Parts: sequence; structure tokens; C-alpha cells
Amino acid sequence: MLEMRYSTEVAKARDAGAPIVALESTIITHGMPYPQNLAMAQQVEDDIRQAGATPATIAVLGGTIHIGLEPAELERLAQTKGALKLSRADLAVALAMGATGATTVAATMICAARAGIAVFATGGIGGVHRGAELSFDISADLQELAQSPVTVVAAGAKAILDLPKTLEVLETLGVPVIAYGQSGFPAFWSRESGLPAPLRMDDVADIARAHLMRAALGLPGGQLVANPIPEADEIPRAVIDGWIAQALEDCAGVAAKEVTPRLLARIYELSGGASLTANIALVRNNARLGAQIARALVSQAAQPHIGG
Ligand code: PSU
Ligand code: MN
Repeated sequence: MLEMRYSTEVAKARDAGAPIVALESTIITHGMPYPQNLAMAQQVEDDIRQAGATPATIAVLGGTIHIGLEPAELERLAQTKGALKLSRADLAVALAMGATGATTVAATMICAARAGIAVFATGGIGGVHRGAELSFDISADLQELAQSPVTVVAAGAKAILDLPKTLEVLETLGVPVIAYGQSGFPAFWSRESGLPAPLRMDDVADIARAHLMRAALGLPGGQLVANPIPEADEIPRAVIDGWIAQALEDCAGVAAKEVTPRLLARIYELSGGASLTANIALVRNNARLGAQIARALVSQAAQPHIGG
């Protein structure tokens, strides 16, 4: 009943047992304007290929889960105006109705796990929104990290969120939050949030081993690898904080699924495009790290004493 369609290159990689990195599509349809969204998606796929893995951009097209998009499908999706934003709650309904939609971090994790893909690279995960004590707005991405066995590489959580509360919820849910190569938790457009990361790892092989250990322990869920934006591309905290404060003010009254896309679009305007340039740089950086982790996983899973 559940049909998943694999792109030509992903099908080939699966047959060969080669490393694959999943990519989400909400960042394409709801996170960036056209045509930069398409250029970003193509560039990120190429980064993964150049790093020795196969990219699998995940989306729902006409009611079918696609694991990897053919070039023409990616071009079409990037221009689709009415694409739905699909999270855990929406996925089955969208499939049942034959809809076309982009998958969030949560929905991409669900699809990746079903396809046997262990690593997923994106920009930033959803989290606890500022004012959540009144709005109750907490992204389903957090619960998904506790349920689906996928290692997600992101540049921390978007600085539009309440980062201390986001880290608290992740801890409650038992999600390992691992900063890569530094002790602080990164804040998307900036390398440091000012908060310490709960865990730190400096070695890709350790990250892969921790992923396999979690499974060996019988624990559900994945891990969040927080990879700081490259120094040359970061926006200083003081600068981005000003735009965030303004955007939050301008978007007062926006609710539910609309919140993240509207805030990102407003920050893009306020920054004269600088937020998008940084966003693209950090996604590419995460894609390259994701490819390295996927490669390490493939070589370690071949050693039976760990994978078990
Ligand atoms: N990161 C970006 N742009 C985005 C998102 C993340 O740079 O558009 C998307 C992701 O798909 C993430 C979603 O899963 O926003 C979170 O939305 P919500 O807070 O409604 O769960
Ligand atoms: Mn939300």
C-alpha cells in the first residue's frame, strides 16, 4: 500500500550499499525564495556527491513519497507555489489524498528511516518558539528526533527560537545534542549561541559509532549533530539579533505552520539577502559533514561487533 519511489541514483546507491544522505524539501518550498532555493538544492546535492555520498532529497509528489528527486522533479518542486508543508501529522493524509508537499525535518526523518537512510543534513531544526509558554508552539521535529533513528546534521536551531527551552526539551526527550568541533551550541547564522552544548564530538568516526551504539542499546530515536556555520560566512550575533527582534515584532499574530516561513522571509528582507547567503553556506557545510558521517557509518556497520 505504501509506495516509495527511489530516484535513479539513490536506487543504485542502495543496491551497492553506498553511503546516502537525506535532504529535506521544506527548506526549498518554504524556507527560501525561487530561484535561490533551486540553486541551493542543486548545489547541496553536488556537495554530497563530491564528498563521496549520494544525495536523497525527499518530498511527496502526487501522493507518493520520493526518496531522491530526478533533476526535472527538483526544478518543478522549487517553483511549486501551493506545495504543502508536511510534518508527522500531515504525511499520511497527504499520501491518502494524492497531494504534493515538502517534508519538514520530522517528516523527512520518517521517510529516511523507512528507506534505511541513517544520515540527514539540513539547515536548522524546528524547536521551541519564543513565547511557547503561551502559544504552546513546539516543533514536531523535537519529538521525531526521539523516535526515528536518523542522525540529523544542522547548524543548531534557528536563532528565531527559544534556544534554552529547545535544549531543555531535547534533553527531556533523551535526544543527544552533539556540537561538532566546539563546546558551544551554535545558533544557525552565528557560530555561538552563548549556551554550552550538552555534548561535544570532534571526530566523525565517533559520531557514526554513537549512532550505531544507540541502536545496539535498543534506544529509539536519532541524534542531533550541531555543526557551526563556517567562520567566513557567519553573521555576528549583535547584527542578526536586531533583525530577529524586528521580524518577531512584524510577525506578531502569525501562528502555527506559518510562523517559521514568515519569520525567515522577513529576516531575509531586513538583512538585504545576507541571511540567505549565510543560510546557503551553512546548509552546504552540513551536507559535507553529513556525507562524511554516512561514509563512516557504512564502513563501521560492516564491522559486526558494533552494529550488532
Ligand atoms: N531550516 C531552514 N528553513 C526552513 C526550515 C528549517 O533554514 O524552512 C523548516 C524545516 O523543514 C523544519 C521546519 O523542519 O522549518 C520547522 O517548522 P515548524 O517549526 O513549523 O515545525
Ligand atoms: Mn510550530
